[in-house]
Amino acid sequence: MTDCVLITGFEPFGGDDINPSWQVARALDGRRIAGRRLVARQLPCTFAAALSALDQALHGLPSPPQLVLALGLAGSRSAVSIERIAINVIDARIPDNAGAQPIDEPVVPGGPAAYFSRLPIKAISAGLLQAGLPAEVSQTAGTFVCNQVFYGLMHRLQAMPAIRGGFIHLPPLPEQAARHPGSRTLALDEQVRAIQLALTIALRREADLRQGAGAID
Ligand code: PCA
Repeated sequence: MTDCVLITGFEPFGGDDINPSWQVARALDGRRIAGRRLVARQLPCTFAAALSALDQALHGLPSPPQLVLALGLAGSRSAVSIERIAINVIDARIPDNAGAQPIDEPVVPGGPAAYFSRLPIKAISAGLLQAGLPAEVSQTAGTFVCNQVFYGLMHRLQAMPAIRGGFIHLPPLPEQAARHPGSRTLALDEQVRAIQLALTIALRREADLRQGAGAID
């Protein structure tokens, strides 16, 4: 396999019976973007098994991926959230799919406090907005399994400087509206379009845009 891109999505969790992150990853599996083949893998939503599944996905490909994009659902977000930073803490508000609910534990004992995304987060956010898609740069990926996978991914990539990686949280799908009142939903084909565009931008440019996306609150 020549240059490929690994996309991960999660199984449903927290009482939902679907997870857009896996629906989007699955829809993109086997497609090509900028000459790279996309390979999708599903991760379990458990603290105990998510990172070993990520390892299997990373090392199970015929050749190392050029880029890894991990996706997850953020039920409280109304836009595609391009995550800036992964932090070395797990603080679970709800139990994971195995019933585990760790409080204030490190993802990697002794690891650095945080890692930054290696993707051009502002260019991706701006590109999505230009294409009429709701998007934002997010300053936190939370403290649940998504942040664990994001941190674990970037920790692993420290030893693989040629591989770029990052995380994007997706808003709920329209069929999840009742479970996530207060969030704007985004149809699956729009979510797929957003991630396809995010990957196109990430594969075409290394340097980020220099434009403000900070928040004071
Ligand atoms: N979202 C959760 C974990 C799995 C998912 O899709 C999170 O934001 O941590």
